[in-house]
Amino acid sequence: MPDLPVTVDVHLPADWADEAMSVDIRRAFTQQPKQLPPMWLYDDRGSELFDAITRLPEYYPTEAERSILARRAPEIARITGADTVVELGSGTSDKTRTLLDGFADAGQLTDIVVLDVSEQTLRDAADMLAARYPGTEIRAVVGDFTRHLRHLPDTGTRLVAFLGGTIGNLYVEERRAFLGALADTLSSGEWVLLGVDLVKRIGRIVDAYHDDTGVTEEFIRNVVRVLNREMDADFDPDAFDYVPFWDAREERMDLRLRATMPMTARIERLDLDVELGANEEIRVEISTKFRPEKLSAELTEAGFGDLHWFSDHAGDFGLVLARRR
Ligand code: SAH
Ligand code: AVI
Repeated sequence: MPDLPVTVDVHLPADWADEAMSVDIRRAFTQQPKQLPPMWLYDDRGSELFDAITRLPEYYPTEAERSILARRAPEIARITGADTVVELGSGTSDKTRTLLDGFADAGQLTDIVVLDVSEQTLRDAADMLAARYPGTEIRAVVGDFTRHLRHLPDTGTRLVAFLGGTIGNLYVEERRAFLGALADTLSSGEWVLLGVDLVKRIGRIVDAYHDDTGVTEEFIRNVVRVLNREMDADFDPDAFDYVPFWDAREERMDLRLRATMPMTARIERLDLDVELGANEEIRVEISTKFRPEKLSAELTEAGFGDLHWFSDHAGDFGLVLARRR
């Protein structure tokens, strides 16, 4: 079959990211405690650092999820009967090949859609997918999965995959809004596949975010460089300590940067001066760990049914497949 060209859809105005970032960063520094949205961690360097995280021996989620996909992809293709696989927060789409192979082997893969905020990573992934699945239409959508689901193409019967545990980076209210928007986007009978990291021995979870080589610390600290570059700010990235800890009440990792000294920074693009006290913390990211019963209830409440849970041998990671009612 002839190769079909990759289509990259940028439905959004060229300055959408600047505008969204300005709004997000102003809010982040004027609320207490200060809290950044994790989407801005993924500039080109951030995406490379995340890729390095997935290869760390301490970071078990990637290989655990890959092993589930390797065992279950044919079954997922059969249950859903989907011919279009949409991936949100797709990054390099590296593991996704394991899922897509199940659909391609069943002869039912006509379309692939990938959506990510990180444009270069997305373009590279789309090219990789086009080479691997000739004859399949590949579309790449640059955007924010919390704001732009309406821009997803509506072709065939869709399975929306949201892998890696990225849903755990959303706050509870954001997660509820996201699941609601996803339900609104899908037609009855279409499917979602969520990858979620499960609650387990706390030491293993903490180690996954406190690796020996410091890659995770660098990934979190990189957000300061993004701010300096994109918002014309003058924070000193080295004037922060990385503080990862387990929040037992919320059952999530809380990844923060702590000012090592009092500082005043200028965010020129926002015409904003930010004061940080010594030891003041900025929450950069959360990573929620899930219990299947609770997430099943959230999916049901959002309008999904016919749930199928899959896990790896150690029970570290879960994949839940659910059908739009
Ligand atoms: N799905 C891959 C990558 C996970 S890393 C995996 O399982 O390994 C999270 C990815 O989501 C990154 O590629 C990042 O650019 C993207 N991302 C984070 N927040 C986003 C948002 N709000 N909208 C779109 N993409 C987002
Ligand atoms: C993308 N996301 C699921 C990762 C996680 O584990 O929450 C991001 C990450 N942050 C630090 N290490 C990995």
